[in-house]
Amino acid sequence: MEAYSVALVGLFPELTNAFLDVGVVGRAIREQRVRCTRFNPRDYAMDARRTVDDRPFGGGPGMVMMVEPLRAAVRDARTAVPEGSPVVLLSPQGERFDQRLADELVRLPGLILVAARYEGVDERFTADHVDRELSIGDYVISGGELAALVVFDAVARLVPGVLGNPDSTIAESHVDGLLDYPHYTRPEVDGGNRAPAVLLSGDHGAVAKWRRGEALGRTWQRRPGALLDRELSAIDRQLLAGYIRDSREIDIEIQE
Ligand code: 9WO
Repeated sequence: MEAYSVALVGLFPELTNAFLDVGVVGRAIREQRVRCTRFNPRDYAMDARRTVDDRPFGGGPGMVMMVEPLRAAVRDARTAVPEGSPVVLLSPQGERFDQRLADELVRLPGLILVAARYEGVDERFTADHVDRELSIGDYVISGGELAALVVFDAVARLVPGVLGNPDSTIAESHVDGLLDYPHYTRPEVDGGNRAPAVLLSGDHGAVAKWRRGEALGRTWQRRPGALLDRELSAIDRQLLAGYIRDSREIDIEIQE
């Protein structure tokens, strides 16, 4: 299979090194299921001092990333990804990135992810060369590299073969719009707290039902609204009702 190719454009490529070496993503790269090529706008600067930023027109604090080094870096990045790979700028002004978007991006031939620094990029670069702006959330961070890695990670995990066992994708948070169920490991009792007996019962059917009930229940509790726009099966409704009933009983026990 042809690797899923991502080009990262940004001023601090070394920031991404440790991350791309480890875990699921590291293995995916070593096994050549995913490729990540880095392009530094500084290598495309026009002057001897390798300038990539300049003072903002209109005044104000900080510096703005100039169009030309970014344009040249993106032009070169296109050679590292298949035709039809969009240029994605990570930006607080972007559309919110979520699992649904990760599913959408992994179906594309590849991606060019552009990370900003300073006060951001000259708007004409965005207008002329960026297909899509994505935000990972409403908070200020110092640059786009961490956001680019978040998107890269979420997408790389969805590339066929990256997660050896497809079951582990299905089990995880958000994949079918539900939160994850809680996890337990040894010891059976920690500080007086016992792991749920069903998980030690050896009854795989009962375990699966319990986990489904927890996923539904936690979504109901922690993401009010997330269940509103979905049709629950009869079994799911029964499991959720059981969860809600149990949580009310526990509530009453605490009050007594
Ligand atoms: C600065 C600022 C000042 C006042 C009010 C809101 C503000 N937001 C920012 C800001 O986010 N500045 C950016 C920080 C400028 C470009 C470099 N930075 C950045 C953040 N690049 N990419 C992100 C980012 C954040 C979240 N999701 C994707 C990308």
